[in-house]
Amino acid sequence: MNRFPPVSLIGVPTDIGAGHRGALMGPDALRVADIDKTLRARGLDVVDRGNLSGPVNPWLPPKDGYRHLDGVIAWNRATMEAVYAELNQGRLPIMMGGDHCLATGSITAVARYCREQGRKLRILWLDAHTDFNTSELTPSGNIHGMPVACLCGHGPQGLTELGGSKPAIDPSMVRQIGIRSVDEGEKKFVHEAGLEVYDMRYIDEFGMKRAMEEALTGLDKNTHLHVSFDVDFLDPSIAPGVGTTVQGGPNYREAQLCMEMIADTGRMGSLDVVELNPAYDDHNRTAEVAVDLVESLFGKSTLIRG
Ligand code: HAR
Ligand code: MN
Ligand code: MN
Ligand code: MN
Repeated sequence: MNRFPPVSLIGVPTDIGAGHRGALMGPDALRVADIDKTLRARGLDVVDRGNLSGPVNPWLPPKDGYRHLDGVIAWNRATMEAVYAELNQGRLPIMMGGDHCLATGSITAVARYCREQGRKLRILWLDAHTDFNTSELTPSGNIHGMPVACLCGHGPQGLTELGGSKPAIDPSMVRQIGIRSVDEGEKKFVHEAGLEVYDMRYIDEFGMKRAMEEALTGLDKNTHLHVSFDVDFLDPSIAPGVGTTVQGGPNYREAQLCMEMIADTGRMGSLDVVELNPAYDDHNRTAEVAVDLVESLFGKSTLIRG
């Protein structure tokens, strides 16, 4: 028997927070790559809830530092409600994005659930970017560059107070891994907020093993681990299918070790898989890599030692 709760797949097909179009096809690309069958083959109970719906991407320029703020709020509200409902049924939601703005909704739901259940929360943010921009700091107005800031209470009320009160989380709950592209003002703000960041320089110098040991320090039986996996975390040589590739990311084996070490904790209670953009992919290769790494998150191991 596997040790994971039943899993619910939730498709959130939108690119309304992104600067490139196409991430709205992400959920179906993950389905084409057999995400459901792959997890069932590991003995998991998997239900695909289908796709959430929301406004069409109007593809407008930013207004007051935000692109498509109303649409982003609508999609995040739907995401928050769906994720919260699954957690309350004792299920492990996998939010299939869609762009990374959606993590505001999914993590707001997870944080509320943890508060109500008296559980601690640890968030692993696997990404090339810190996603800690505000309307003043952002170079683009794209809200997928802002979810961590919104969750920590910095941003428009419609996103910071999605769950009723703000902030949804404290920066001390977050560990960011794989970071290698941060805007100048954003960098300063990340330091001020005290976010714990394992950037690529750290991973080069000390290795993925040490980064993950540190990032996972202090988990206990009462900790809910949320993994927010932005596919641009991965080096573009193995994951070309994202809108915002950044050279110099984890290679396949480093990423697999990262996922295996998360699985070893036995604490993962929710997962986002975001920013997969089939319009930039090569024969769904990136979706297949993502599904393969999700399999590692659910216990597929390369370990043969006893
Ligand atoms: N930092 C840049 C901006 O805010 C790029 C953000 C890109 N974000 C993602 N998600 N792809 O991590 O515009
Ligand atoms: Mn396959
Ligand atoms: Mn991101
Ligand atoms: Mn990113």
